[in-house]
Amino acid sequence: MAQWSSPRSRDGMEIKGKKVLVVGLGKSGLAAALFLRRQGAQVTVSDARSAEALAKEIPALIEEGIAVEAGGHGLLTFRRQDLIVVSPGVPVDTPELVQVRKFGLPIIGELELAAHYLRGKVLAITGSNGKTTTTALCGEILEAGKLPVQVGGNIGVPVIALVEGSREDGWSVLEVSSFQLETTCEFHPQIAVILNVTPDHLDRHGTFENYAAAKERIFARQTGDDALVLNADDEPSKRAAARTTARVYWFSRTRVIRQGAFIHEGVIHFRRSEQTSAEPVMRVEEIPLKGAHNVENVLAAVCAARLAGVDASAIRSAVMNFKAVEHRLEFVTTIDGVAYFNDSKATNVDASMKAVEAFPGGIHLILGGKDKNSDYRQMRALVQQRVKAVYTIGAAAEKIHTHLDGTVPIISAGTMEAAVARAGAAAQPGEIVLLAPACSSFDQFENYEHRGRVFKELVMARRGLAGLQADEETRRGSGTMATP
Ligand code: UMA
Repeated sequence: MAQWSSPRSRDGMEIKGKKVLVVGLGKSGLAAALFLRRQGAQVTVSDARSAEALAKEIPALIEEGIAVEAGGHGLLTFRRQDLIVVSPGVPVDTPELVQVRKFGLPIIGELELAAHYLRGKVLAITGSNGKTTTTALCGEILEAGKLPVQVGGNIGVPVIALVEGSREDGWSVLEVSSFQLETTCEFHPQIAVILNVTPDHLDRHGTFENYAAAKERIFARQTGDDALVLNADDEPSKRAAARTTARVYWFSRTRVIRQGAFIHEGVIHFRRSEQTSAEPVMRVEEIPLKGAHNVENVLAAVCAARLAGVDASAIRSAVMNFKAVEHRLEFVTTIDGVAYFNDSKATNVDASMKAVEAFPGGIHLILGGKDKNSDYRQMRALVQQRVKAVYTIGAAAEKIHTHLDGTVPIISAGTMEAAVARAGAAAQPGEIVLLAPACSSFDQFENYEHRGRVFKELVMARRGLAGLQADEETRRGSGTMATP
């Protein structure tokens, strides 16, 4: 895998007067361009989207003195720069980037840029699944522990936008993705967490090995003064332990740990070292989130938060008050005894399986979207055990149908609207309609949040309809009222 180099390593970069190109004008690109401009750089932004699609952004950028290249990337624009900053969604093998790298032009990601300016300590969390929940949870725990804290990264707030509010005595809790880590060089968290590594984004990284290597960049700059928190129940995470110089702490749902967080007789414990005794933190049954994967997320957060200096009682109260993150196994409503759950953030096979595992059975599962070169056959046994029917949507529908053929009835719904209607009509009281699509959303939606919102709106519209039908039946005096 390519090694990335930054132009200068400490206390910010020499940016003033430099020509800097920002590639991609989404959340990260916009925040990076404005930041660089404020540092006195000559900034250009290049985006594949047309000028019409960027009609809102372009005038605001021009007013700030930022040049914009819309409708594609021009090699000449790339070659004229002193530094290139790429957005996470822009692949590093984009032809223009490959070309200019040959001339030795520094290319970094938005996370790496931010790493040069962020003050205070960093707690960074990566993993294939659970990182948004764990990041949000760590943020709330540190706050409960009265530590100055801000939260950002892949969770939705670009890291560069946190620079201004960062302080020497504070913490930045960051969700970091493989896309962001891939282009880091100096990024150096004091506490790093790898929750798990299961196949994802293979369309971008090519192989599982490349993907895992990108994740492992989270500890590339760590030293013996730093802590790396790893999942003792996850083989790829375990392998990372042999490749770090940081102090390794483990968390496990299944075994007692000598240094880290674990469960003993239904109680979560933390042990700082083999020489110290284990301290109880909270009972597993006090965790308000569904699913075994969320117990792992809490264990990782307990370990990281204790290492950051938060005491056990503050951790316990923050976990007990924590509400599920939107689109993460989020309960929507119950209609006629059928419960609807939105797990739109389940954008890969492993996340979708974890969502299914959170329920004992009776699941009407909505699957599909944009395929990421995934193998849905891994789901066959679990689908047979717990799922009553699968409703497919989007571009991956046919592949999913082929991979799950012969397990349970597979209904080609096509759209989210049809999937909600058909699953809702088929589900019996006590059963579940679950959106955990195992794919990304970009074929039919703007992003996974948009997909989750559409699902919830359709469910709530259905609830309104069920209420109206029940009112009608009551008016006719025909039996019991349906409870929405
Ligand atoms: N673009 C180009 N050229 C390309 C590809 C894209 O110009 O070759 C342009 C697009 O036209 C668009 C812009 O780049 O205008 C989009 O940039 P982006 O995809 O980096 O999106 P941002 O809005 O900057 O959001 C990014 C993260 N997106 C991705 O990693 C794909 C967001 O994570 C993150 O919340 C945000 O930065 C703030 O840090 C989203 C995500 O899907 C949630 N992440 C993946 C995941 O969780 O699985 C990794």
